[in-house]
Formats: sequence, C-alpha cells, structure tokens
Amino acid sequence: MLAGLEPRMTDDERDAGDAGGGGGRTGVGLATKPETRTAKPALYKVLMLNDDYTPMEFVVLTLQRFFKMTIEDATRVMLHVHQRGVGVCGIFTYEVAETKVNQVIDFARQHQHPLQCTMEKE
Ligand code: TYC
Repeated sequence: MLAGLEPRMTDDERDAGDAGGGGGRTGVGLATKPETRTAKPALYKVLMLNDDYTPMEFVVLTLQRFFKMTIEDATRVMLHVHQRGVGVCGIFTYEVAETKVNQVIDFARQHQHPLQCTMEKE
C-alpha cells in the first residue's frame, strides 16, 4: 500500500485500543475512558460498649480474636472501655465493620455474656 494511504483509525477506535492494521475491531479495550480519580471507600469505627457483667478476660480475648490485637493492646482497649463506657476496636470499610460487629455479638451470646458492639461512620 502506498505510504500515507493506509486506512485511518478514528479517535474512538484509538480510544478503544483497536490497533488497526487490517484486522478490524478486536473487541478488546475499554468502551469508556476510566476516571483518573477513584473515590475512597467510606470508613466505619467499630465500638465496644461497657457493661457490668462481661468478664474483663472475655473482652480481652474477644479483642485479640476478632481485631488481631496483642494482649497488651487488648487489655488497654478493654480498660479504656471499662473506665469510659465506649472504645474504638478498629476502623474498617462498611462490610468488614459489619462482619466484626456480628462476630463479637455472636461470640458473646454463645458464652452468655451481654457484651455489645456497634459501628458508626468515621
Ligand atoms: N465492666 C466489665 C467488668 O467490670 C468489663 C468490661 C470491659 C465489659 C469492657 C465490657 O466492653 C467491655 N467486668
């Protein structure tokens, strides 16, 4: 073919990633241009609530099991909740926070403790 007389790609074909070259459209590539910025997911605090009946050791065990805390961090958070009424166990995306709240409540219920846990938007 003579130089300069090749079939030209339209702008859309270029955007869609079609390399041209006589093979026609390949069906690969993006139909729309992606946004450069991606929104960050909303975050939620998981809160542990104090009560008069759940044993301190059980709260520490719960924090270690579901929030991967060391015994030192779990004890510090448990004492904070015991003294102040509420404390933050961690900050997560919505579904992770919801799962952790349910795991804590189920674990407490299985052991007949009234321990409560909730979540709130950061
Ligand atoms: N207040 C409880 C007690 O004296 C201990 C406790 C701490 C319970 C933290 C719940 O989230 C809690 N046995």
